[in-house]
Amino acid sequence: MCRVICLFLLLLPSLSKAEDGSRLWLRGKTDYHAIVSSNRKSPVIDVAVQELQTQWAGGKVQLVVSSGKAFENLGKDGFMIVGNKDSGVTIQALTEHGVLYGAYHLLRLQQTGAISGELNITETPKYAIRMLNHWDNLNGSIERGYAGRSLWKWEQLPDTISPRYKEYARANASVGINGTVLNNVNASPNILKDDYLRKVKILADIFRPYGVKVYLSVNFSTPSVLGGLADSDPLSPAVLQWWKDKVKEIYQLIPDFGGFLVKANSEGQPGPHDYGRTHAEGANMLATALKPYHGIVIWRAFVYAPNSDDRAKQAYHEFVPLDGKFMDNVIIQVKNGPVDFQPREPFTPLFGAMRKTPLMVEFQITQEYLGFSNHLAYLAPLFKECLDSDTYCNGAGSTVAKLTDGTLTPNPLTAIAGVANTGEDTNWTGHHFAQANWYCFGRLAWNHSLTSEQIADEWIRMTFTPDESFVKPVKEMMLTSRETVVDYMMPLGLHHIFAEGHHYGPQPWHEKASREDWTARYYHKADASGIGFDRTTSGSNAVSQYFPPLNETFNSLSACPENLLLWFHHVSWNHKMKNGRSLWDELCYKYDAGVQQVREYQKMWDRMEKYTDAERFQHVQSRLKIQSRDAVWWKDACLLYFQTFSNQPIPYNIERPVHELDDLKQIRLNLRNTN
Ligand code: GCW
Repeated sequence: MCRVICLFLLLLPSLSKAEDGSRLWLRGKTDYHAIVSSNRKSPVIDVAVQELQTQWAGGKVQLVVSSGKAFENLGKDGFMIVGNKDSGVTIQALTEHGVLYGAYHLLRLQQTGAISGELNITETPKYAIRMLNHWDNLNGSIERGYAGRSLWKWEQLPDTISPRYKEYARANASVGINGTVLNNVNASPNILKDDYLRKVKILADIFRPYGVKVYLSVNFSTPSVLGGLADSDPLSPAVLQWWKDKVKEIYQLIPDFGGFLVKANSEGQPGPHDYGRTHAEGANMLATALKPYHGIVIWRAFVYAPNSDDRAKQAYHEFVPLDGKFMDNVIIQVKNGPVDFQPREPFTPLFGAMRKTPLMVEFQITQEYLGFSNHLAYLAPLFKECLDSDTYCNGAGSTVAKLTDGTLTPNPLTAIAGVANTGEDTNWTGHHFAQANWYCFGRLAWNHSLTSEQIADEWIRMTFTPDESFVKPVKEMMLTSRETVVDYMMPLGLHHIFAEGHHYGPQPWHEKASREDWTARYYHKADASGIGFDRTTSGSNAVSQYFPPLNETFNSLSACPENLLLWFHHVSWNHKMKNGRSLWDELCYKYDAGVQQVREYQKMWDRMEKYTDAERFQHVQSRLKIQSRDAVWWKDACLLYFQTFSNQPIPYNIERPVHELDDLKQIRLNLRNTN
């Protein structure tokens, strides 16, 4: 008997360490009894009080909402934290939301071991609206979702409430995310039916104490499809009236409703062009309906036409002429790159080119083009690469960040969006490390001047352990991981050579589709003379959409950054790279370096076993195995295929291909939960 009990006791520590990832980065101890007082009582303050009471391991905390002059520049969500961990801390803000963010900030400092001495912190967010976009369909599937089905159980709402709704709101609030678009931009008109709106209201009620506002994607044809109108022409008074009535109904249910997100005249979605109207006319019609309630329209600039000579130029063509024509409660949501969330793209040239219209960046947190939730790719470096890009629209230093956060353009509206990677998987995001992308999006939306390293550091300490033997190598892996994916998928500016439809594996040979810009060949243009998309002045001239001196830099074969070389140039196989290698050899070395790097991650991760729980250790270990195999698949597919054009050997000192090209061409994937 004693033997059994002793064995049980011995097992206890490891059992209690079992982790399924469901707590995300919110893994601080919750059995404290801190003394927390507040000068205000409200559902938002209640959340702050409860979080601190159970998790704060220091002296008393005072929460103060104060309208005093000194606090005005804290704005809507900013806060001040002063005091000392032991003798007492005060969190002050102009609003309840500011206090809530202050509470989470304080707890983060504690959890990451970053509290020492006197606290004197002032924080204000860079963007007013920091939102997730869910591409969740009403049938529970998620477009480009890789973590199971939708979190929103539409068929159970409004009566049955999943506990995860609250946990979701809490996780967002803890990183400062304050908005969520619940449904796919490829929107079903049904989301605006009365019964769905009642379901949406329940979610809004649950999210409200956490400061998370609800927005909806709307289908531009809803008045005709749902409302029975003859058409959905934005200039028709009946259509405007329909939207006004609908908006009124929404605000009666959800008084703080955020507004509409619209994908119009893009990839087959309806829009104002169907009636010969412009994007501005379409957006302004919706903005008119939302205006009395302070709602906004987020109008996407993700457009491309089948007949365009270069998809990368289309958004600029359609939107720049409309600059200044949008109402002041409209903001244009622009993908970070001009094609589509590729592992690497230059920034979209609309940034800097539309100075009279608020613009916001849309990032993709879900890894549609970065190996789904099978590959480890920490995306803060990708997000920052875009935000820190200098557009030169106003001379040096006119970065995308400064153009969108109100620094360089006094925008009444500032916002940033990330396409969510959440689903009903226990760990929320499929891969445990994909949680870091949700986390880093929130942290950068709050403060884009944080470094990728700072954010990774925080996340690792909170999510795994503060043990330096773990933090250091794991952080190194995270920081290099995005570049590693670029190397084994699409180095040197290659892009969109993904398998058709699911976008998981390679299919550079793909050349037949209903439109040319849906083939891989359209993007790489490999032939006997070389490879790459000529976007110079002698090609599609996409370079002209950038300001000087960038247009000249990109236009010049020798000055163009090599990591974007094949984005802007069609380059001969024998072109001499800066390191002296030929382009062909360099391409081979890059693919191989990507493969080798993933193997290094495997070696490193295996050494981490003793610092982490078995459950997450094994999960990550097995995903790294998949990533390692996939990296070889990518390398072999791309090199063997491009070799049919280069007609040159793969440098003899790198690993040989282990596949036959013809076999790789036969691969047809049947992937879980993809569209
Ligand atoms: O990246 C592409 C995706 C589509 C998506 C579209 C968009 C929601 O492949 O699945 O549709 O972009 O952003 O609208």
